[in-house]
Amino acid sequence: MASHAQNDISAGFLHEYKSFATDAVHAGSEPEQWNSLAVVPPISLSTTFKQHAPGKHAGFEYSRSGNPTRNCLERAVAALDGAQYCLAVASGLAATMTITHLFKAGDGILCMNDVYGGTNRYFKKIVAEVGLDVSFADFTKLEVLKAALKPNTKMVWIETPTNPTMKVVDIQACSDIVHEHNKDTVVVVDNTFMSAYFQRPLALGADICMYSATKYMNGHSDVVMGLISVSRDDLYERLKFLQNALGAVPSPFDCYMCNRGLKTLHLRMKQHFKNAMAAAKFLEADPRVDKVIFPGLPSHPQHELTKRQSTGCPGMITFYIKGKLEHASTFLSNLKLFALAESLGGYESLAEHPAIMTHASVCEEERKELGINDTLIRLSVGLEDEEDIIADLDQALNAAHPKK
Ligand code: P1T
Repeated sequence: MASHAQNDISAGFLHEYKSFATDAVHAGSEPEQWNSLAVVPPISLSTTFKQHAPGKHAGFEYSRSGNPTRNCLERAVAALDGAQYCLAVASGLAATMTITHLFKAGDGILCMNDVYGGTNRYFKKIVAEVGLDVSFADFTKLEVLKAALKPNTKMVWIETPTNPTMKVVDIQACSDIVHEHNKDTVVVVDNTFMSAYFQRPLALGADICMYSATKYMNGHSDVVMGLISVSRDDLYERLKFLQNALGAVPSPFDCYMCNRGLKTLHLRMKQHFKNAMAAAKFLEADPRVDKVIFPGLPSHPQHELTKRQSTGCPGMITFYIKGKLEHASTFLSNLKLFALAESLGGYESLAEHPAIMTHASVCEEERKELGINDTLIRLSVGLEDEEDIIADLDQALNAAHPKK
């Protein structure tokens, strides 16, 4: 694919997917689908739909199995992911649960070792408890992935970049290895950090792309939701059955909100990238910071891979502040523009302490192994003015490390 001009921060990354902005604005929202020709999809609150005769209906029966507002959102996301289908569910974890229900006791699930704390907790404390064979490995080393695949491995779960240590996994290489091992093994990519704008896992060989839409896809920190995109008919049929049979569906209002958020996804992500790049460069040059992990910086170990498989980077930065827990704590408590809060991907800047907050459910030994320690800080850089973002980081660093 063509690359951008050299002075652009997107230089060297994949080119933006064709017609992305047009699809973000229009896909799934055609006025002709409504008798009223409404340009903005109505919020369809009805839980049930009249049938002409038993079994003869206009495509909707009961709102858990299908809802017109949800349908608009699902069609929009499918277009943005370059997928045939999308299914919306009640949260990111509901998406993980729905996908995992494709499998049964005895089946093997192999998961990237660094993932969102709730995903780790779900696989370890719930899925393993009901008899699935759950294991973890570091997929940034392809030989480790190869060695970890077992005859019973039915699903491989990739998160990239990982939450919170921002490791980048080669989706195409992993998918090839897994499918060579067994063509029926399902490769899932949690695409939450990248959003559909920066990464298309299905085009890189994955079978399923999922999101916590609570983050960038909705983008306004006011909806909890999950999304599952897929192109294989057999997987779609099973997942569609599970969406209805498990019942973890989102409300029509939330579907409306998320669809509204998608309209500006491309604009938001470009600005997140720009602001995060500026913040990452500032932090990297600062003597009060030990190390910055941002895939957009050449210092990131998988920077070249990131450019090969993505169109850019989101607002997620992880860094180690110099000192101890008290320095991290002072920094976080003194931020003014950034809110000290869990979650990510909204228009507002957030900061958090993964070891105490989002990844507290990961056991201490594992956290240590992954580098989730007391000085690790995670930022979700928002859409405020770049100078104000940097000024806030600077003053909070000053509070943690007062000038002598
Ligand atoms: O919160 P929920 O919508 O259920 O999504 C879970 C989830 C799944 N995958 C990734 C990569 C995530 O980051 C999350 C949720 N993460 C946070 C709440 C957080 O602060 O990291």
